[in-house]
Amino acid sequence: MNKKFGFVSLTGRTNVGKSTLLNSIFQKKIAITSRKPQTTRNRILGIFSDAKNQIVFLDSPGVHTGHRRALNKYMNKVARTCYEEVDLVIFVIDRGRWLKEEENILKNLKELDKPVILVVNKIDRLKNKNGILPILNDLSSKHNFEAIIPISALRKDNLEDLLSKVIEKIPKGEFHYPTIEEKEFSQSFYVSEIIREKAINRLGDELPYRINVEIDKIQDNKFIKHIFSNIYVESSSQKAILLGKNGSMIKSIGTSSRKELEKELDSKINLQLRVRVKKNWTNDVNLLSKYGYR
Ligand SMILES: Nc1nc2c(ncn2[C@@H]2O[C@H](COP(=O)(O)OP(=O)(O)OP(=O)(O)O)[C@@H](O)[C@H]2O)c(=O)[nH]1
Ligand SMILES: [Mg+2]
Repeated sequence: MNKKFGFVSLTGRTNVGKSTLLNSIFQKKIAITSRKPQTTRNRILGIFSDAKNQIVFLDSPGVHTGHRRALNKYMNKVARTCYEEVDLVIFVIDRGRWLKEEENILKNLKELDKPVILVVNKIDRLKNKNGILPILNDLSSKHNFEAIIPISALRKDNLEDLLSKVIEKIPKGEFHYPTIEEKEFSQSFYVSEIIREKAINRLGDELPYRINVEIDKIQDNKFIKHIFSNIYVESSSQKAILLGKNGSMIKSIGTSSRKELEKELDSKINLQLRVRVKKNWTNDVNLLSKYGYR
């Protein structure tokens, strides 16, 4: 038995590029990304297989502090359980930025005694390319990392190095998933995430954290998929923003979601979006659970 199998988490502060890295490894969109923090809310599995190795990557919500809502607590908890469960942690940071969140994550990883590969992402944004050396030097004193690998997830720079290091570090074992499988979540979850991404990209700074997308039903006809979806917000003023002037905002969210879904699901799509108000849903444990944040 020469096969290797491992669970590997993508761990790090919010907005450092974990989901972008997941997508770049798979060369397709598995998780949604955005330039705003707190984009990923659930654990997302990408399953990488070649002839000898199978790696299950767990993308997780970014660790963030200073937010007290039940949804934030849920997200931070998912982030923690993701790295507790795995064989190897890929700890992603944004260049040399080492803040309180990084300090806390490393402390937890040390307590758990997990093997950690430190990934220094977004190196394409370094103005001075020689500037990477002192950063790497400084980081190497923080912990006995398995490796410290500078990458650009966005430009797919140095991902081969990362992948070969991951393969080196995962244990021997039989595959847990069929090799054709690449992700483990339902179609309706994927559809809701694409719609949420389009909404995040179009909304200001606050509203992205207050919306939830729920898929009511998906009807498959021979030539077209009918998707019925609700977007929840917390107040009627938020609803007005989401609808936009003469419905222009929701229309734009709908059109770009439909286009991407037609491409990804390879089907004609009829997408119906309704905006509804559910007061305080981000802080209501029962509603969170109903929406799948359990
Ligand atoms: N320039 C540059 N930008 C990047 C790189 N990787 C990610 N980004 C950008 O950083 C932003 C955040 O990326 P995400 O992948 O959503 O970050 P995340 O860590 O998954 O964030 P959360 O889900 O909130 O925890 C997006 O605007 C990405 O395009 C990179 O290598 N270079
Ligand atoms: Mg993410």
